[in-house]
This record gives sequence, structure tokens and C-alpha cells, in this order.
Amino acid sequence: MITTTEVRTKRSAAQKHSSTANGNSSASTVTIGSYLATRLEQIGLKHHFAVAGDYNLVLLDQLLLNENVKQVYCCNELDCGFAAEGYARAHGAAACVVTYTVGALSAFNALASAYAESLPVILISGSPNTNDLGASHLLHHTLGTLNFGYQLEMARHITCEAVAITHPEEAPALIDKAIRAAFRNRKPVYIEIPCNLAAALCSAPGPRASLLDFPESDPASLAAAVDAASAFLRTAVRPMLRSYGGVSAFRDLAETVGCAVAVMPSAKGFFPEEHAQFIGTYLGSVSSPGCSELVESADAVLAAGPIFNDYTTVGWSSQPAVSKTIHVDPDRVHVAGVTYSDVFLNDFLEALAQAVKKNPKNATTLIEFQRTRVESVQPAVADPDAPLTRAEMCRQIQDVIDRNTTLIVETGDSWFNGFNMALPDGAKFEIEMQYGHIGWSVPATFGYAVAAPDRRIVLMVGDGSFQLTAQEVCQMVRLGLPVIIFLINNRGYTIEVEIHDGPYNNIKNWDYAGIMNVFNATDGNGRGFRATNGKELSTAINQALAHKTGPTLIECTIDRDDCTKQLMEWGSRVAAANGRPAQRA
Ligand code: TPU
Ligand code: MG
Repeated sequence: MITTTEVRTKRSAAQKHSSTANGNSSASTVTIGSYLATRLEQIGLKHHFAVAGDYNLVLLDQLLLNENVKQVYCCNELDCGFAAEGYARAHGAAACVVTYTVGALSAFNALASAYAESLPVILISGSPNTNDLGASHLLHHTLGTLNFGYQLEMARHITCEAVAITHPEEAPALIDKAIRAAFRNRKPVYIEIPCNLAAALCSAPGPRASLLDFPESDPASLAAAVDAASAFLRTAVRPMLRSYGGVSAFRDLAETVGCAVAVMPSAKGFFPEEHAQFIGTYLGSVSSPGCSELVESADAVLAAGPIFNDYTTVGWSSQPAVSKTIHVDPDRVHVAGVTYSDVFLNDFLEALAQAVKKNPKNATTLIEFQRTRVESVQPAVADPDAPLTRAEMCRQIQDVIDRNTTLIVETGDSWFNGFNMALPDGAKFEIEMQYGHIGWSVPATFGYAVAAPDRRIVLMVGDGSFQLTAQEVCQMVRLGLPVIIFLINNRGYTIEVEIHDGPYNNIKNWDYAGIMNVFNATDGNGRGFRATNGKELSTAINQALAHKTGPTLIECTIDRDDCTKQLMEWGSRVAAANGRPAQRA
């Protein structure tokens, strides 16, 4: 995992490896593809994801020469982008390689996801030969016009840096510029390499330590923000923290302040749920029990990297008042409505932890929470032969989550089922709630599993979402990854049913458990089970836990209307927000 704090370690590793460029005949020149491979290795990547196409084949050959960064294949470019997105969640950054237009335009959707979710994914696309530019050559896979610049233009909208290499001399600088931008901004970038330049020579890579450098906060602005925030917290009786990013700095600060801590959905797992200060997941009126009352009555809220959108504010029905909030964005801080620019999240949290003192008053919210706490009742064990319910399914999945588990949840009621799961310390949680592309989770889980093969990886995905990207399960079979997939078959788009129902929310049923046979063909080790009651589910889970040479898909059949209470409430509030009449001028 590449984090800010590990930059120095990575930097020295990069320096050690800087002379290991492959595919070159002289010490001072290498091929552009080899230069790129060395840079990917230097930033700590052990894999890159790819789909072949004739605009990138020479580039893929060049990348293969570097055995320290393995090439991993996907079924299509959308999945390839999502696999990289998932890899970046586990590893800190990722790269994927696709072909021109027919490939890249599909990958762009996943790149936009990486932008929305703030993940440094490097998308590399092959492109037309430099000698086709200006030669009036119509080329395949293009729009059938003589314009080959549209892909770069499109990429600019969904990346923080997009570069197209047109001359070998400029390749090193452009590749470095893009990679540096990805790390600095924690956003995706785009690199276009013409077919006939992938093996052209450019200067060899040096020890580019600055590739992983993060910008530093402006000292005056940082000091002013910390002063304002500590004064704000001194006057506050009931500060509250919410977290996203800067995980260890955030924890240090929370412990220094001694206040209650809630997480927003995207930050679930960033603060230990077994910690004495933890009060739950905050999601407005559908928060975990007792949490929203405290967040919303707090005198001060420190929100670190929050995302307040229509979904997380539950259709704009809950958002802390600006006057009560210290709002920490990745590169600026707002204290009660005053903005301090060029102050970076980690720097701010670390400096604030140094500046504030423990104030017994700060524990007021926490004490209140403990007094009024509604002890969660252990769900009853269902009759093993009774038709499977959502509650029984979740009760059993909860037992699968150990300290080494990463739980990945797809858009749909899986979000809410996931929020309700207790995470033991060490367990992690992944969700794509800002972008919310159904189908994201299957390839993202594949990418995550490639990056973290030693973790127990558990996916909860609905039937509707699964139908978008199901084929990527075959890559888990191909690499023998022991992912456990809970496929919730409720015969449709239940989340959409709760927002706005109609015939468009019904889907064609599949034999989801049987699909594993298709992916196994003659050489795979995937397993598929269908659970229609509690007994079948527990048998399938036991088999899945024992199976280490491939994925296990457990199809859980539940009633179409058997969903969480939170989904029903959230769905009706989002529907009300969607249905607001147009404003008058
Ligand atoms: O639990 P459940 O049944 O809601 O999950 P399932 O079966 O996965 O259904 C998800 C339904 C859904 C849709 C159709 N959720 N959001 N959408 C809208 C949507 C459409 N296309 C994309 C790419 N992403 C979306 N979020
Ligand atoms: Mg469904």
C-alpha cells in the first residue's frame, strides 16, 4: 500500500531499482515501453492490468520484459479499469493498458470512477502511428475521420493530467509528469503512446524520487488553520469527528481530543470499530443506532475528508451546520466558514493533534452515547429449513468477517447490509458510493485480490449489478484467487424499487451458481452454490472457507421485497429529493 508516510521508503527502493530498465541495448537509452515499465516498478506497482489490441501489442511486449511488474488480463476494458481501481484501493496506485478508442472509451467510465473516488489510476492507451498523423490515413477503431486527438481531449475531463507522446525525446518528461500528478492529486491520469513509439528509444530513467513527492502545506496557512481549529474546539462542548483519509493522523487526533468518533460510509473501517470512542456509521436518518442524534446535536463537528452529496445527506435531509463544522478537504480547511488554502489533510490533522489538549468536556458526547446506547440485539438464528431471509443471510456473513477480511459492497441493498456489519479490528471495507456504478465491485474485487492475495476477500453483490461485469469472475478462476462472493438474488433492482418502481426494475433471472461451471471450463477451480435456506447457506460458507484454490460464488435467494429498513427510508428520501419541482427563476 503506497501512502504518504511510506514515500521515503518507496523513494529509496526506487533509487535502488532505477538501473534495472529492461529491453535496452545501451545504458543511456531504453525503449519508451521499458521506461514506462521501470517507472511503474519504481512507484511500487507489482502488477498492471491489460486488454490487448493492435495499437498496444508492442507496448505490452515491452512491459512484459520487466518481470517485476506482472501483466494481468481482463475480459474487457471497463473491467480492466475497475480492476485497476480495486488494485489502487488495496495498494495505493494502479495502472492499466488498453487499445485505442474501442478499448479506451470503455475504460474511461472506470477512470471517471477513480476520479470520483480519488484513486491514482494510470490509464495507458496505444494510439495511431506518428506517421499516420497528417498523412490523410483513415484508421480502424477510430471515428473514421482524420482527427486522432479526440481521445486525449476526452481524457482531460476525467483525469488530473492527460499526456500524448508524439516524439521519443519528450516521452520521459511526459510520463513522469503524468505519474507525479497522479500521486500529488490522488486522481487518475492518462498516457497515450503511439503504436510505433512503444519500442522507440528514449533516455533511460533516473532515480526520480520526486515522482512520489507530495506537496507541502503553506506554513502560515497551516498555522492559522490549526490556531483557529484549536480555539474552536476549546469553546466546543461536544466535538465530533468524522473520518476519511489520513487514517493514522486522524486516530491520533481523535485520541488526543477524547471525543466521540463516527465514520461516513466511505470511511467505514478507517477508525477501529472496537475503539472506546467509536459510535457508529453516520448517514443522516439511516445512521447506526444513536449515531445521528449525537452528530446532529454536537456543538462542534470535525469532518475529515467528508463527501456530502445527495446520497450521503439522505436526499439533503441531514448535513452539519457550517457554523459548527471544521471541514477538512484534501488540500484546504474550513473552520466555521473561514477557508485556509494550501493546507493538506495529513499535515493539518498531525499539527492539530500537537496543538490541542485533552479537555474532559470533549468526552460529553461520548458519555451521552454510552448512557443512551441501545445495545444491539444478536439476530435470532433462523430455522435452518425455512426460506432464506436477508437477516439470516447477514447473520451468517457476519461470522465470515475476521480481522484479515476485506468486505467489498456493491451498490444496492448490499450497501446497507454492509454498513450494518461489525468490523473487528484489522478488517477493511470498500464501497464506491460517490460514483455508484453498478457492476464496479466484481472487477474491483478481482483487482483488490490481485493486490492483497493474503487477505480474506468477501464480496456482497446484487443480481442486477452482477449482470454488468460477471465475466470478470473468470479471471479470479484463472488466477486461482479464493474470493468469496455472496450474490444476492432478489430477482431485480430492489434499490430502484425503493426509489421509484416500474417494470424496468425486473431482470432476467440467471443460474448464478451454475455460471461457475462456464468459467471453470476444463481447467478452473471455481465453485458455485445456491442457498435457499439457512442450512444450505451454512454448508456453502463452510465449503467456501475451506476452498483455497479458486473463488466461491454463493447465490443467496431472497424475496424481492426483503430489504433493510435503512434502504426503504433512504430510498423514499432520495426519491423526494429527485422529485423536487424545478425552481422558478
Ligand atoms: O440489492 P439490489 O437488488 O438493489 O441490487 P442489484 O440487484 O444489484 O440492483 C442494483 C440496481 C441499480 C440500478 C439499475 N442500482 N443503481 N442503478 C442505476 C445504475 C445504472 N447503471 C449504472 C452503470 N449504474 C447505476 N447505478
Ligand atoms: Mg437485486
